[in-house]
Amino acid sequence: MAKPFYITTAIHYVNDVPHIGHMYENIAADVIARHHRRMGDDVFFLTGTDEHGQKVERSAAKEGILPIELADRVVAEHHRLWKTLNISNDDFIRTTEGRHRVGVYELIKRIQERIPDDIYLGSHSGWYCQSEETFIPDNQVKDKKDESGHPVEQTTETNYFFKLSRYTEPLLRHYRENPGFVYPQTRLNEVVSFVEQGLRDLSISRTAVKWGIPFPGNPDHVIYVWMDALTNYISALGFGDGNHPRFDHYWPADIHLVGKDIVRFHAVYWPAFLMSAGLPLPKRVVGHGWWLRDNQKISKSLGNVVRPHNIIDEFGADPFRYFVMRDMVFGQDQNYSDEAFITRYNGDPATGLGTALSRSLKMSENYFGGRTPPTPCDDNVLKTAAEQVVPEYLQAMDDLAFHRALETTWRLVAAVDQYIQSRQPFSHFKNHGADETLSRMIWNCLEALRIAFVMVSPVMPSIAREGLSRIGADADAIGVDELKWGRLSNNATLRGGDSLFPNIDAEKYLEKKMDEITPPVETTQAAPPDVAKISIDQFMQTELRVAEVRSAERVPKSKKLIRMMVFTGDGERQIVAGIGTKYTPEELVGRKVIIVANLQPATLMGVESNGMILAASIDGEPTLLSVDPNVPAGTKVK
Ligand code: ME8
Repeated sequence: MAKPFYITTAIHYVNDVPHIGHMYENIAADVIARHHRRMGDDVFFLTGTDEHGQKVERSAAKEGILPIELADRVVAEHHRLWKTLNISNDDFIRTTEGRHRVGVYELIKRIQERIPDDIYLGSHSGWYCQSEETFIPDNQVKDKKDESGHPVEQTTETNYFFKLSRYTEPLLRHYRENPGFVYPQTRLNEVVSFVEQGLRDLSISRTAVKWGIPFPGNPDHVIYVWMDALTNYISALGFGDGNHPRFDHYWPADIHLVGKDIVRFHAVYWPAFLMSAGLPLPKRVVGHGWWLRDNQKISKSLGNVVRPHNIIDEFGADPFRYFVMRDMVFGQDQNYSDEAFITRYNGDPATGLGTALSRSLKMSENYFGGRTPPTPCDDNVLKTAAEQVVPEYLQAMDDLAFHRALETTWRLVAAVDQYIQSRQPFSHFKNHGADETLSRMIWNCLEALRIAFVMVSPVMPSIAREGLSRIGADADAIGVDELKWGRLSNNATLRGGDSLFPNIDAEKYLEKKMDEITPPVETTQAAPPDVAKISIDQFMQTELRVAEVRSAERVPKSKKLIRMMVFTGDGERQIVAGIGTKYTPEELVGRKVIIVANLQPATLMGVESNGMILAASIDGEPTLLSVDPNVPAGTKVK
């Protein structure tokens, strides 16, 4: 019988629509799920949304709507995005669902029945972080901020507590006996040293928050959002439903995949709750790294959110999936920019797969009438190359080293390229015609490519399907057995088509998008025209200033972009503007311009721009707004 494999992502807060961090997490979980499916495992892949708590309550209040209305709207965005990104989750849990509440109550009931004093009513004073919705130990508070820089305040509350202190030793023992419980090792070390300091009891109810699950037997309290949220992993399996075959089958989870910031909740609180309730612990908590922007974590609270919808809409889900899996070394942090995406996409051997495919298809068309050649071959350098890379690749997938798995795949693609160069099928055809040697040669190329497509299928499922069907293979044949040499049929019909990885014109794309490299996604419905006007307060948020261009030069390899140092009264800053088709750098120096001074920095063709120069656009051609030369640099414009 197939082995059950249960993988979950964190459930994402619905106070905002998903950003690249959430996308990455779901893509990584999807790659793992697809890999295990093709290994023959019985996979259950869960994702969902965390809908209770103060953050959601406040975001909804700000908009003047009910929390559930906000949640419904954001959840719709989740569903749309996961579909676009081809996320193959088997279920989607919302913490506002009845089945979830049943699971939470069952967990609390089991704790209360098994170890009655594990939950008690008590009062507690300490540093409370509203952003994280948790009390922060004194030694982690500096200048009224927690370790992540969120503000904390002294708070006293009478709450239900969970006797977490009782689990210090059992948890340490569990980490010792199961060193793979937290992955990677650095995250385990952090968890162990946190627990070694001794655990304090955890407040598990709130009275200040109304938007939550009422505490059983005391509806003045709602259940602490983390206790509520963590239980999703079992409530989605029907835990608490009396008869729960799914829970019996899939629990304990094989992997909880979460960002490194919330490993502690999953590796300390969650196993302690489960121990107390007498339930098995998950097998592994895996912490991935953060997507950063200018070396800072991307997050709503920092206001530097990246949602690369442009990239996905324009180039498709698979290239984006490929990029995030290839660019980030699993477990480590990585900076995001649209430019990094394009550079990697254009420069990467991924495109080599497309090129090798079109060359091999062309040869099959020219020499073998658009069919796979008639003679297979069981002894050749490509077979040897495939047999070398496949075990390394499988190991890398098991190690969650996706970037290495992809690199390994490109070694096989490079081998195809070298093979064509050294065997010269073109001259062979000229000299000998479509003989058996040529048949073997081309078949070998197609067979190696078939294996390469199977290898990339968890990361680029649509491109893999397309590639396989073009070479006459079954698009669904992506099981692990398909990584063996010799499966491609002879005389199967081939199919041509557009390039699998069309080259991106980086300059054109980045310049077109220069003002909106990562635009936010609006989930609110478009306002009717008469209320689409902005208030004077909104306008005043834009800081317009007069600036003087002190120096200017063209950005290398760009026709449009000019890099300028402009003086703003109290200092100089660098601005990049797409005005190079109209102005020369020389005529800009000394000129006064109007700039938007409080824009977040953006990187254009590798050069940072700190602001934007105002220009009128006539059929896309920019004309700078002129300023009376007597107005000093730095003067505010309104
Ligand atoms: O933490 N890079 O929800 P969330 C990579 N509801 N991953 C990131 C990231 C970034 N810049 N920002 C966030 C919560 N994430 C809770 C989880 S689970 C029982 C409850 C990751 O919406 C983050 O680490 O803030 C987490 O794993 C996930 O996105 C959801 O974050």
